[in-house]
Amino acid sequence: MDKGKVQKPCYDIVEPVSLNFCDKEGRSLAQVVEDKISELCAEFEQGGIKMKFPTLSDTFRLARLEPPTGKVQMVLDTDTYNEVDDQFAVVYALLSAERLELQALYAAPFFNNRSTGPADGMEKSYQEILRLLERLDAMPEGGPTWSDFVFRGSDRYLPDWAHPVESDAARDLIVKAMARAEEDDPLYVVAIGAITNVASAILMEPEIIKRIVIVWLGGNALHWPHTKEFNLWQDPQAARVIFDCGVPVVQLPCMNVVSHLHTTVAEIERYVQGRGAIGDYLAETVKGYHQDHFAWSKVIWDIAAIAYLLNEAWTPTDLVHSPIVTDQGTWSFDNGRHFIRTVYHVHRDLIFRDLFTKLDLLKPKY
Ligand SMILES: [Ca+2]
Repeated sequence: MDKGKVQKPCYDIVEPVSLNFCDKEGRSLAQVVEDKISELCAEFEQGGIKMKFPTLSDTFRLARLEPPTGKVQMVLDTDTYNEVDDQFAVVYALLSAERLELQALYAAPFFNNRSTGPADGMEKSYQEILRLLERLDAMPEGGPTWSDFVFRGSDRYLPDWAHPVESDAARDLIVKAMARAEEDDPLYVVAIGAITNVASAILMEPEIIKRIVIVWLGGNALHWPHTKEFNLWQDPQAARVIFDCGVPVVQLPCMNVVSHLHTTVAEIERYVQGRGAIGDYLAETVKGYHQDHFAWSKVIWDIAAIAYLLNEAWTPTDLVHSPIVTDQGTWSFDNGRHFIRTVYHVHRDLIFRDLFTKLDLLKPKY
């Protein structure tokens, strides 16, 4: 893959400039010029196809990559039926209304032994979302209907770097993102499956990258020998769009980071089962995933993305240069690339403690 080609424009400085110059945002002259160059030029090429994206200044992107404060406006993109953890993430987001304003749920494609292909996986995820909402009784009276809240996503993966897969989910994401001004707080696009829907929305309307922050659980830790992780490797082209186009990204790596989020059937029976219809459903889902429960544990990966938004101290992070996804399914690095934020650890006990506390509020009171 080629790196973005940057053509530096010429500047005419008309006004004499003081050596102590600083603009209204407190930037030095050198920083202003660097940011201006960055704003003006961004062209990327893959496989002979050139794409242009609005380029964000480093200053703007780094500000967007600060963990959110206050209420978080978000959408959640989920391959809900692919195993048993997305269900927990959807429920966790909906039970965290003190902090998270969940505006939409998008069904993502997946293909494993629980589907016959990405279209079937997406449809099964859509139906699973509805089952969760029914058991949570999640729609407020007079609130949006489920058809305004749950959207079908892509029925296939990206064919290449330039052609999106159009879907109701991608269209809704564009509408919600473009309804915001660039200076507004961003819309957090939390993705816990293959990133096809989100990449498609960016390819359909590149301007959204000024208005969103992507929080994606995908790929492995940056030191891991490969990154053929389920979410990333189903649609590597979509992953390249996310890591290459300059959109602010918070990455939650799977192996060696989020993989620490284990629970057991004993814990599920004690703290999840009996917590309303949804608690029983989650418990039944985990137990049904594996026959032999003796000394068995299950990773509930996807709640990590919700935990980051609830309390960034539970998921400590580093700023790193955006990694390159190679054709061999490995990470490659170039210190000239823009920054992303990556999670390097999860405080497992604090996250499960918060989730179980919220589920406990659903326990019948008699
Ligand atoms: Ca998932």
